[in-house]
Amino acid sequence: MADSRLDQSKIITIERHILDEQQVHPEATGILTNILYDLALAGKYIASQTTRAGLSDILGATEDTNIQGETVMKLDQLADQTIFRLNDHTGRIAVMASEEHEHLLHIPESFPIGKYVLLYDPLDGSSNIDYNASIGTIFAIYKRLSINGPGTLADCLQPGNALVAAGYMIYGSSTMLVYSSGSGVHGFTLDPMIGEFLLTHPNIQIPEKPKYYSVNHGNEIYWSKGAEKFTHWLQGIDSEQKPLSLRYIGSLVGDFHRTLLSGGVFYYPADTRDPSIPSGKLRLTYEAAPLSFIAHHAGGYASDGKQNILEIRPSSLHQRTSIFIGERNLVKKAEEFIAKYDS
Ligand code: AFP
Repeated sequence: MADSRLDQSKIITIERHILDEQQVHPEATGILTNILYDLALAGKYIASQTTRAGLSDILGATEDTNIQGETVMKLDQLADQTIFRLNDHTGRIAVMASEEHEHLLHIPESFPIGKYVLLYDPLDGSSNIDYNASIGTIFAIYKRLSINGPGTLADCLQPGNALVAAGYMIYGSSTMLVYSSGSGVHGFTLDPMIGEFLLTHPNIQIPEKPKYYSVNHGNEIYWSKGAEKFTHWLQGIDSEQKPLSLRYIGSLVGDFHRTLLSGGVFYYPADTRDPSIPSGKLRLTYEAAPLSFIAHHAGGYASDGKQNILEIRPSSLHQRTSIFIGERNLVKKAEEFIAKYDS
C-alpha cells in the first residue's frame, strides 16, 4: 500500500522532470523527451529482469562472444534487444550502435527514420552478474549530421562535446537513472511499488572533498610511470596528500556512480598488457564519452591523461581509451603526472 504520509508536492516523476526541462527550451520538439522516456522504460524492464537473474534460466553465459572477444551473457542480449526494439520504430532515431555489435544498427526499412543517434552499452559490468554486484546501462544521444536517409557511421563518430544528452541506469541495491541534457545532472530512483522513477538526486555536483580513488590495482605492473606516481600521490606516498581510501567494483557504472556522489577519481589507465590496444580498455563511444559528459555537467572532469575526453573524435565505433574521471583537481593532477613522467 502506498505511504499516505508521502508529501505529494515533493514527488517529481521522471516524466514531469523531463517535461519541465523541455519547457526551458522553446525550440524543443519533444522528440528528445520521448527518447529519454523510451530509455527509462527500457531501464525499468532491464531492472525487472536483472533482479530475477538468480532465479531464472537467463543467468549464465551463452556460447557467443561479442566483438570485444568477451563472453556474452544472456542478460546482455536481452538488454541489447530491449533498447533496440524500444527505439527502432518510433521515428525518432536515425541509427543506433551498441557495444554488443560490431556494426551499426540500422532502423528497419518499414519504420521511419528520425534525427537522433543513439549509442549504448546495454549491460556494462556483466562479468559481475554472477556475483550480484551492481551493473548498468550507459547511453549517449547525438543529433545526426547527415541530412536524410539512414543514419551513417559519421553520425555515430562524433566527439563527446557534441552530445545532446547522456546518462546511465544502475541496477544495484536500488535502480537509478542518472542523466543530463546539458543543464545539470539529475538522478532518479525507481520506486518498485509504483514502477516509476522519482527524482531523488536533483542537480548532482561532484563533491570537492574527495573520499575514494578507484582503480584496478591488479594491473599496476602494466602501468606507465605517470599512472604509478599518480597512484602513489593519492596514497600519500611521497606527498602531502592525506591518503584516500580505495574502492573498486570492476563495473564502470557502479564505480562511476560512487565517484559522482562521493567525490574522488576513477581511472583505467593505458597499460602494456595487450600491445594491440595500448590506449586503455574502456570504449570511448559507449562508456567514456557519455560518462565524461555527466562528469562535466556535475562540475567534474574527464581526461585520457593528456586531453579532455569530450574533445576526442572517435575514428571507429569500438575505439578504446584510457580514462581518469571525477573531481576536477584530481583529474588535473593525473594529467600533471602523465605529462611529467610519460612524455
Ligand atoms: P564487463 O562488462 O566484461 O564486466 O567489463 C566491464 C568493464 O568494461 C567496465 O565496466 C569496468 O570498469 C572494467 O571493464 C573492469 O575491467 P577490469 O576487470 O579489467 O578491472
